[in-house]
Amino acid sequence: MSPSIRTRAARLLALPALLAAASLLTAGCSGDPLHLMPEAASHEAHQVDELTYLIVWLTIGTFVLVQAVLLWFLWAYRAKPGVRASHTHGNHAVEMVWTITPAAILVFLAVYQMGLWSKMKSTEVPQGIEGRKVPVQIMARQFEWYFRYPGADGQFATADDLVRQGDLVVPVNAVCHAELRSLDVIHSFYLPHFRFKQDAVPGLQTKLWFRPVKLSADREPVKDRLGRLVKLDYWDIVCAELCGNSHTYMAARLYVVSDADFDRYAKGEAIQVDDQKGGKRAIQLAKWDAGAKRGEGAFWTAWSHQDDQTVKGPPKNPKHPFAAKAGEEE
Ligand SMILES: [Cu+2]
Repeated sequence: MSPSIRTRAARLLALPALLAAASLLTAGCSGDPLHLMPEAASHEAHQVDELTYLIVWLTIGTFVLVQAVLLWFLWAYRAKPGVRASHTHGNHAVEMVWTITPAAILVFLAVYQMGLWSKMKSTEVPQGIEGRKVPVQIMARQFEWYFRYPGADGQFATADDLVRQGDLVVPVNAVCHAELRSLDVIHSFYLPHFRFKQDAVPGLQTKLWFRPVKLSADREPVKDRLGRLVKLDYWDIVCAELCGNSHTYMAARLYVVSDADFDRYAKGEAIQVDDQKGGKRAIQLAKWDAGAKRGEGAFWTAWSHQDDQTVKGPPKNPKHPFAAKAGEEE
């Protein structure tokens, strides 16, 4: 084989070899070997991690390759007595290779992740995703998360709706069919352990789904700000959109519990969770007070107003949801 054919063959094989090596490494090291991510608590989280690691290995491989070539050039073309430096004006073939290779990798990644993206971002639960159906409404408001369950009749915005602020409870292995809205500014519903994030945009009614596969009580210990290991019994819900001066505090807790515990909770009974001080606290849904003029009841009424075509434009003052209703006095 002549040297030019060998060089061409090496170039042709370099990209598939790099991709194959990265894929093998990704497949061989399932999970999170570099501890880059929080613990995974959904099926899709594991798939997102695999994709992330494919990119990580590609990046590390490229970095090592480029640095090795750089060092080799430094060594091969070091100053030598009696040898004059020569100018070069580039190499068209080499430039083509280092332009086309990253472009091809990017196109590969774009195509490779499409299935997972469309599955996770589908507004309807995709085919093949099985599990108990749990409908829930999620409302974002500076700087709190509110959750509503439909009650015994299975219908939202009826008198038997049950609501709670700050705690979302779902059964393990269930498919949560959620609708997300914002009452004021743009927020982002982020479940880091599920690798799931969705913007809550005022005026938009966003459907989403997620499927927890691990009880939150089985969460592995995490380090607190002082580096001490602490045991938490919930998955985090945080706002991932800079939504105002208390954005940092816009967090809630996702309790993934057994079917039996969820059945009791969904009926309005209290369930016990850790209070993070060594004791227990009871969490319980409250009946939605549909006639409330202030507070949580009124916020949910404002949610319903978003479906009301007689409401003109965005709320004038989101703290007073009734102000949005045309012609209605406070
Ligand atoms: Cu927010």
